[in-house]
Amino acid sequence: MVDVFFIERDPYAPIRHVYPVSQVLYQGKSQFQEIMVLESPFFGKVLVLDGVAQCDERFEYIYHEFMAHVPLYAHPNPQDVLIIGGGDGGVLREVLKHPEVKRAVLVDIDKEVIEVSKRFFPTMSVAFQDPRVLVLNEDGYKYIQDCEKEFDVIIVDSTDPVGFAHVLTTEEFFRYVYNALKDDGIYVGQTESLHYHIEIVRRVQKSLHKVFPIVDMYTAVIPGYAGYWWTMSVGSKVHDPREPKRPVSVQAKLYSEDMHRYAFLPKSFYQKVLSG
Ligand code: AG3
Repeated sequence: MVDVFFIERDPYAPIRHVYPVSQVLYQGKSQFQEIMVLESPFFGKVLVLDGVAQCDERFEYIYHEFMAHVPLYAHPNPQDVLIIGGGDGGVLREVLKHPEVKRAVLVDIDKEVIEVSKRFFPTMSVAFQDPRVLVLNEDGYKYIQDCEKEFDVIIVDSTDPVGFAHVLTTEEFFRYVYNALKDDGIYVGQTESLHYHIEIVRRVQKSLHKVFPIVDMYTAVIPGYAGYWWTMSVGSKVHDPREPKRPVSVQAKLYSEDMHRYAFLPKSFYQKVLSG
C-alpha cells in the first residue's frame, strides 16, 4: 500500500494544499485546460482544472450557495440570470432554487467541463436538466459584448485570473457587464483569497469602482481553497448588496439571512483592506 498525494498548483499562493488521493477517476486535456477528477477519502470527488481544485463533493455547497444567494437575495426580483463559467453546474443549481428566476443562461467556454461534471458530479450537474436553462459553449468575454440591459444578476464563476480567465477581471470586461445588466442589476464574481491574493483583490476592486456606483465585497471560508477568507466582489447599480430584499426562504445548508449579512466585512475594515 502506497500513499498517493495530489499537490495543488496555484501559481499565486504562497502555500500548497496537499490532498491524499485514493483514486484518479479521470484525467484529460480539453482545448483550454487540463481536467482531472480525484477521489479523496475526506473531500469525496474533487474537480481539478489546470492543477487547481475547483470544488469537492463535501464542501461545494459553501462556495455555490454564497456565489448565488447573496446577489439573488440582494435583488428584489431576479428573473434573468447570466452565469459565466460555472460549467460544473453548482452555481446554476443554487440559482434555480429561486422561483423568481425565469431564465438562466450559462456560458462556459469549455464544453468538456460540463461533460465531466455530468459524468462525475450528478448532484451539481442535475441543474442542466431544468427547462429554464440555456447553456452556451462560448467565450463569455465575447458573449457579453452583445448583451444590452438583459440580466438582473450576472455571476462570474471562473477559474483563477491567469491565462484565459484573466480578461474576466479587467475594467473593460466590467464595462461590458455593466451594459449587460438591467438598470438595477448586480454583478458578483469570485475574486480569490484576501490573504494570499490581496493584489488581485485590490486590482479587481479598483476596476469595479471605475465602473459601478456601488462596489462591495464579501467572504466565505472554502475549506478546499488555500486562502482562508475567499472573496466575492460585487458591483451594483442601485441595490445595497448587504441587505436581502426578499424574505429568505431558500433551502440551503449554510446560507441564511444572518449569514448574508455576516458574509460582508464591516465597512471600516473593507476600506482598510482596499487601501492596504
Ligand atoms: N471556481 C473558482 C475556483 C478558484 C480556486 N482557486 C484556488 N484555489 N486558487 C470554482 C468553480 C466552482 N463552480
